[in-house]
Amino acid sequence: MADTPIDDDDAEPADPWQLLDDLDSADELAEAEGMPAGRSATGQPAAGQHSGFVALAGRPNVGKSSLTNAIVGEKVTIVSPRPQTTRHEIRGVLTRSDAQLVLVDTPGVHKPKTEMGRRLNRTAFEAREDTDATVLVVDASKGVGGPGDARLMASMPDDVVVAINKIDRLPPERILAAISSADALARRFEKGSPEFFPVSARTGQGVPELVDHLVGRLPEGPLWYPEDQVRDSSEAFWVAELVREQLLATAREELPHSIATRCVELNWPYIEVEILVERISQKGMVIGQGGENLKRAGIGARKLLPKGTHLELKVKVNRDWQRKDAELDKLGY
Ligand SMILES: Nc1nc2c(ncn2[C@@H]2O[C@H](COP(=O)(O)OP(=O)(O)OP(=O)(O)O)[C@@H](O)[C@H]2O)c(=O)[nH]1
Ligand SMILES: [Mg+2]
Repeated sequence: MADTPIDDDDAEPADPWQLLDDLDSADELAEAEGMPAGRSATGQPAAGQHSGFVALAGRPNVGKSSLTNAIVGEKVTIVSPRPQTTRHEIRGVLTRSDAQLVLVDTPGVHKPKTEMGRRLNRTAFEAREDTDATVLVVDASKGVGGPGDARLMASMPDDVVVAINKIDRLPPERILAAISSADALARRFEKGSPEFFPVSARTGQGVPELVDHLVGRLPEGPLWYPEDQVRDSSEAFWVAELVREQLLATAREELPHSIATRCVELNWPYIEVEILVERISQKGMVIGQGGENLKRAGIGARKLLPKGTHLELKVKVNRDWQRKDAELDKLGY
């Protein structure tokens, strides 16, 4: 199924929301055919066509999602200055005439303090299984090679691709130093054939070179997604993510971790998203004085949705949901 052009202002407002959960049906089909879930092809490979899956892994906040969006050329995964923005395995699809590259964006690997944190780490590692290549994304502006990067490098394949991101924040000599640090890190863990790409997800610098390299790594294969599809998440999931992105942009301290969103009704143009927080005091922070914060989040999210969308946001307290298995299961973490 083709993806819905949800951020296209000229999108036909008739019913842009097709409520099929693509991934589920594709996975069921794949499993029935004895293929790994998430790997159902949409057709036979054309001669010389390459395709495959590439995971982006790294510490929180290094720019994995920003880089995924920069590679795909569209917003397919949310981004924020708060760590642990990405909480699921998110796929973005770049289709060119010669290849289809499926990027697998993953949660940032960190030292977990809650059950949610442990689950995010698990998701991050599992998402890398069965991919054709892994990109370790590091933040050049923070210094490459600290304990977090080292832990990740230890788990990387021999032919890891290291994307040294945020080079727009550095003078040239510090970029060279960051590449050297990444090289030293790869040697420390005895990677036989690492590759290094200095990039800026923000300006796009170095991104085409990285994409060409990744495409070059793909085996011959079929299209895994229709040519015009750029992300694989359901519309309900995507709307909830867009709302969470808006809230994260202004949330401070503990609040970002305590916020979860879920779409409870999607009957276009009416969409209702529930915002979960862990404590009553947080409810007030999300709503803001006179409802100001919630209103701002609603306006921001609506800008990314089809014209005419009626978006209703409701805030609910669900005490300590981050630590409760049943709640985490319900949220799909
Ligand atoms: N200056 C600069 N900032 C960047 C770049 N890439 C990402 N950022 C910023 O870094 C912050 C984190 O970006 P994300 O893409 O959400 O990082 P992430 O690695 O996906 O983070 P998690 O999902 O929390 O693991 C955001 O404020 C981005 O705008 C870059 O190339 N240059
Ligand atoms: Mg992310």
